[in-house]
Amino acid sequence: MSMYILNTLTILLVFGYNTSDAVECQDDWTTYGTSCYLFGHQSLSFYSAENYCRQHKGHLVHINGDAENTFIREHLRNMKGTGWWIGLTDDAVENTWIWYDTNEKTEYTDWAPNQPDNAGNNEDCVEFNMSSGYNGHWNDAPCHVNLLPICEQQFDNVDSGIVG
Ligand SMILES: [Ca+2]
Ligand SMILES: [Ca+2]
Ligand SMILES: [Ca+2]
Repeated sequence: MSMYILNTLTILLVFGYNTSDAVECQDDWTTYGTSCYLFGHQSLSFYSAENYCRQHKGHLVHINGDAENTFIREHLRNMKGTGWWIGLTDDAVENTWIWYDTNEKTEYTDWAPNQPDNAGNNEDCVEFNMSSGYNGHWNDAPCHVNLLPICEQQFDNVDSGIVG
């Protein structure tokens, strides 16, 4: 076996192992499982927030299950903002909740009590709300209000439970 092949194998072993262990995220992004998260500092409408995430090569967060939802809640407890956009909307069909990145109906939800209520017949976008009234659960809100974006670069479905 030539030295070149041996070196290549060594590199694959060392770096291949590391990348399968955890995702390495860019500066300012937070790692969780096989995704990277960016917690924005500027309040934007839902659609502007999604554009902001796309400019950073991501989407508004797609929460795949309880583990990811808990990670986000714990992270937000240490942040200043109260309302944070996640990538869920019923703007196409009322009360049919679709993830913006995959266009799939959500299986997992974490609604605050009495939500979603489509208040004023005008609430089609979902926020993660850390105020005492919502206590870190989801609320449908008007898409035009300015809230903070949570962006995700997803490399695999952390909580999907679908293997192979
Ligand atoms: Ca996710
Ligand atoms: Ca609605
Ligand atoms: Ca609501």
